[in-house]
Amino acid sequence: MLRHTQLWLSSIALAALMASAGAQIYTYTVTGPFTIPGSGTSGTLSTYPIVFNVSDSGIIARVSITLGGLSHTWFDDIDALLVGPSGTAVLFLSDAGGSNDPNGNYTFDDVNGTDAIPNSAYAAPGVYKSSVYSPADTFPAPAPAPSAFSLTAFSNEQMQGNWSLYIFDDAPGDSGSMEFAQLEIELVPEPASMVALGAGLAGLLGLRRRKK
Ligand SMILES: [Ca+2]
Ligand SMILES: [Ca+2]
Repeated sequence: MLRHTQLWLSSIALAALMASAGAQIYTYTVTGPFTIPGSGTSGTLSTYPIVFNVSDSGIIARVSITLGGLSHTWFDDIDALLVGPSGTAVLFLSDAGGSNDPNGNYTFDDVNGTDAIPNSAYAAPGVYKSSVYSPADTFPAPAPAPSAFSLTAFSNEQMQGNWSLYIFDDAPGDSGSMEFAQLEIELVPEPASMVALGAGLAGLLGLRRRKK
């Protein structure tokens, strides 16, 4: 009898956990068009940096960033750095894709991406892990120096504040464009679910005490 009750309470706790697994995801989009670089064939993006003003708050579980409608005659030229409100600066794209032409939406997500964009081979539009082949790359001011090379570096930080996306074309001879940039932030489970989970566990402990 008691075991049945415990099983029932465990189910409540599990249900709370499953509910919290229904992820809370926010997306922020800044629309261009932008040119890469702003002028000539080497230099910073026409908007430098692109800024996402995030007024929502929460603790970060996962960050992804999309370079939308990306087009360039030499993928390798494009370097990209994402800086969060706390100052964490992730170099997520540097000297990838070789001489190939990107053409479409490229999303960088170190949780959901399977592979990085190759160093030299063509990569179709899709979801990739951070793709960094020159970690020593630096960006013109006001960009800070990179502090990490994976978007997982943002995990457990607060999401609220300004996020800055710095895109830099670091080689002459080729150029391109981008239609939009999109920042996606998934939060850790919301507090209400954690309270429900805690209540379920407390109930289990209470039953165990009474059993003795
Ligand atoms: Ca570079
Ligand atoms: Ca160039």
